[in-house]
Amino acid sequence: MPAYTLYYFNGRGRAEICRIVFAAAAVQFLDKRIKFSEWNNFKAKMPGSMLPVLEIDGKTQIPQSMAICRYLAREYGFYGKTNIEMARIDYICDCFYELLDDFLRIYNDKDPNRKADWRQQYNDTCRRILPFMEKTIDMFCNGNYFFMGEQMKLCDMMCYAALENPLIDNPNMLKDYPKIRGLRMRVAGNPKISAYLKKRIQTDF
Ligand SMILES: N[C@@H](CCC(=O)N[C@@H](CS)C(=O)NCC(=O)O)C(=O)O
Repeated sequence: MPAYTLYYFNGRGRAEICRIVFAAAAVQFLDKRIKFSEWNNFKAKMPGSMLPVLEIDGKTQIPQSMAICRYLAREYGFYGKTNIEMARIDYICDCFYELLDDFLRIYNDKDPNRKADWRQQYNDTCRRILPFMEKTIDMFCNGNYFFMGEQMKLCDMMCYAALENPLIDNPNMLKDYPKIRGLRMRVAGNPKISAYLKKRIQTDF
């Protein structure tokens, strides 16, 4: 088993999907949380000068949250078997990534005018993506299990992780989306994920 270090800040943010895949796979990793005060010194050592970054065996560094979680999903059996299955998992993940990305822009921008513009963009993204995802769950097994059928895949974990911060901002955001709510409950009910969620570090974002 390779030695994994996941570098991110002390938050769920863009790294939580990777932590959840590690938990679902029961794979140990070093969860290195960089303080904002340390970031300037760290930045130049990180490929792309951003976090998260996954380091494998102290030498290979992979930036970009989605590249990291796809790599882990391929390693530990949470990706598709065929090209078309992988494409479906990818587009579902990308939809939730878009939503989280728009949400984090509101969260990170200190300028109140720009914050309002980001909020507008985020609301538009929610109106576009959430009904689409609610319908997409019906693709297999009438939407009674996971996006790709009976097995939990990366896209299901992404649906859980990407909506965590938005749901703190607006706990009612899924009121018209019962299938997304049900799917998230099934992800959280996975025994390995549920154990992780109980013991994980509690943070603001
Ligand atoms: N597309 C990238 C975005 C990474 C990103 O925006 N990371 C932020 C934290 S969430 C960061 O490193 N900010 C520090 C900086 O820009 O100096 C990903 O998904 O990994």
